[in-house]
Amino acid sequence: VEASIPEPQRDAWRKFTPKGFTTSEEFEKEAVRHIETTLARSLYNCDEVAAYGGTALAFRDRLILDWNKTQQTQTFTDQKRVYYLSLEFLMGRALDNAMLNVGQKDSATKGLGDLGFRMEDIISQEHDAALGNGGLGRLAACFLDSMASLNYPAWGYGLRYRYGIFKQEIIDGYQVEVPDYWLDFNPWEFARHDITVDVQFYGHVNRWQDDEGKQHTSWEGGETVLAVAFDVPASIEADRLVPGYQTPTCNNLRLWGSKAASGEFDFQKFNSGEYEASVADQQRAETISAVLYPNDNLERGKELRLKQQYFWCAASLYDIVRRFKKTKRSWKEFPNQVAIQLNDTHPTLAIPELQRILVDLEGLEWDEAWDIVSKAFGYTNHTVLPEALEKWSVPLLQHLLPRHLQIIYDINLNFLQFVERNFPKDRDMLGRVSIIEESNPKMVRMAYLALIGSHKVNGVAELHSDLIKTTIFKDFVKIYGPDKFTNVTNGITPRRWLHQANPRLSALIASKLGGHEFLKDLTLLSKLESFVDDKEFRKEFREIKYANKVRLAKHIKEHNGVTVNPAALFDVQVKRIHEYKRQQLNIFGVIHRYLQIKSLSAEDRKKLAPRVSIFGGKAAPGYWMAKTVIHLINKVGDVVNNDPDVGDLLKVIFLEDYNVSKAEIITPASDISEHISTAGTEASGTSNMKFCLNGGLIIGTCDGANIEITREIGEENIFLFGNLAEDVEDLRHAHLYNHYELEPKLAKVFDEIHKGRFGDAGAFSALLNGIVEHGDYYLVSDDFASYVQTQELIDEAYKDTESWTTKAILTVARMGFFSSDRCIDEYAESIWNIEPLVQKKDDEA
Ligand code: 8GP
Repeated sequence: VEASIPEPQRDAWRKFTPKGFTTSEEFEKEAVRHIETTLARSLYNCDEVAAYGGTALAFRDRLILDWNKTQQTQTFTDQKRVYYLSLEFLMGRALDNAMLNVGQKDSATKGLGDLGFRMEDIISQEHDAALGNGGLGRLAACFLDSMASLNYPAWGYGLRYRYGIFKQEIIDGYQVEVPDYWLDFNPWEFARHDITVDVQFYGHVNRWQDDEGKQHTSWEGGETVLAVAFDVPASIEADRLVPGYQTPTCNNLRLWGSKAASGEFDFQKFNSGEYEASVADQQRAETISAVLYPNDNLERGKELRLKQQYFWCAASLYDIVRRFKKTKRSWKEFPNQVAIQLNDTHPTLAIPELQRILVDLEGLEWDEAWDIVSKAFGYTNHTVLPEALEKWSVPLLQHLLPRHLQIIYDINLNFLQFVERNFPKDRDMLGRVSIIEESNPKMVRMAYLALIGSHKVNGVAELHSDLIKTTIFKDFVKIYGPDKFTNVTNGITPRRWLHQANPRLSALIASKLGGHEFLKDLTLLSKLESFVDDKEFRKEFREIKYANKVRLAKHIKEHNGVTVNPAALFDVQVKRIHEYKRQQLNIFGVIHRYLQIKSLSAEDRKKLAPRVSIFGGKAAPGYWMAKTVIHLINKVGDVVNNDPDVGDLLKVIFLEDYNVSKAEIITPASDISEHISTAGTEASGTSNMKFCLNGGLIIGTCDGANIEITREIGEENIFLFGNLAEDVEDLRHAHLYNHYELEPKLAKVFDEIHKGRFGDAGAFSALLNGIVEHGDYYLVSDDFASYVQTQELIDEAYKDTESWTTKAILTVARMGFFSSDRCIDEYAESIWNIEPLVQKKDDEA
């Protein structure tokens, strides 16, 4: 490597390699130095923002040392790596996580105290890195954490959006979207202006024959945009929590930003007075990575979105191939060195792109290339909802990526010939499984392309993985056999979702288990079961939950102006607002509860269990029905929270702008959380796991990972209700073709809404009509009685504090399976075929 320091000079260098701080004084020295120099602030000009900056930079320095070392070791060792391609990484804040991983949070807290700041205030200065919508993006973030924690050589690849998911404001009970410009100060990224890729769009395809008669194809793009790498040190492993012999692994998340290829604006235009036109190219290029599309479980087929996808796939593959080529191996070895995981279908264009690189640029034969391609990729499906399955129109692809469209057609031709040979009697099958849908315009079915181009396809929970095999991919199971399909049930990182979000609970567990080892091996939590009768432990466990509720109550008071009683049962539903997730079922249940309270005498009311219903979540800006649900929740809150008859018995709270950092406050504070999707619609869910890990119980349907949670924690510790997935089709069918009656309690709720009890009834008519007149697709009415009944069971169960405590403790103790570490080990073993790379401390590679 030409750029390395010559051997004789290395000692001089090593003498000055920074060692990082280990005391509060050393921390202060670093923080003050950064504030005064890097940030150019002074003793007389240091607010909390600057103090955050200094703290973050001090910790960043520390992380970078591990990061450099990890990258260097990975390069020298050169073993197989995994590349996780995801259009979303919902990282949240980095500082608290970095402090815990580096293991110096205490010294920093003391150091900041000496300088006149409080740690919580400093942590809350950081902008969330909100480059994702919901579960899919947060899963990618948890996976980065686990891949590092388990020492897998792994890189994440994504887009560096200038605007992440919008900020949600609630104004007069309506959602208003505000842009999320988060990059004004981001100490966690390194712009690599020297690492760039030219990405082409549009243009035309040339074919010619060389002197030996060999056919060649090349694509000449009409527009070139520059991809610039921005690197983010992605979660060092938790080794310092559990002192060991290893050097922590710090993997890389590479995010691509777009820039005009020329890098300059057009001087000729500028000089001739066309000022706007002179910067137009630059702006067009920068638009590609400007903004995250705010849809969750919905695809809209916009050209700019397709440009984002190709831009990111092309840059990432160029980078991966460049790294592989440096090793001078033969192409055959590519799949032995590289595993690429597609996080849903968004990166599917990477498949034809790699085929193009191998055939057009590297001169491999088609079959040889395809063999390499289809061994390198794995594809994870995250939904069976038809409206979320990506399709791109053929004319759009033809225009934007003409060569890729040809390649897709050739992949399809080969595939269909294979199918025809194997299923000569089933002519209809060809149309069903073709990558091209014969509609007008024709569409490319991205899920089929992803499946055909990958060696493994996985769902994200058992039920979901079974469902994809019997619904959307049924024919493909016949074609490829069942072994191509597998399940990896989702998980969550216990570092962020237990240790960071709930430090007191983490400490209590550590005190019983003799250390924090469980953060690296979550199955150790099972040892907590033997403390279930330990009085002191139970008391402390309850006190922690109470303290977390007090903290949330304070947040609610500050942000909603409503006083809630921390002794009441906190009932939480926080997630994206979507009809299939059924926040409407929850709010109708709340209205039912309200009506019941109103119908009782003052004497009888005293027997009721007080409850706080807490909602949070964003609606996609164009999703009218979801916005209506938000409006209804807020209107119900206005009425209920101001009704003197009700008092503490019921409060309804909508928490504005739900995001990762708010989840860290909300999750540890719930008694019950709601995971109540129509059976068969929620692929997995991951917040269900977070709540359980924090000692909250759940009410849920037999859907997604709820089923496996039940199997692990025991039926007696979860509140399940509602119809089963296998019955959903028939029920829907019956709604459409038979007369159906609204469930009577729900009918009463609707009557009150119609009467205008929660404001203008017209505002909610589409929501109610969807249920009353348009077939109740999500089975709200079918599940309402059993939902309400289960809520009553919960009221009773909560009154029995002792048995509730037992359920909560057992739930925590039995959550070991749901660590994302377990998922990553499963992916590594059954899909990626990669091994951990352990860096010994004494290994000065
Ligand atoms: C989500 C699923 O809805 C959720 O159940 C699961 O826990 C999560 O993925 C992680 O696996 N799916 C999506 O967000 C999704 O499919 N989004 C877009 C691709 C449409």
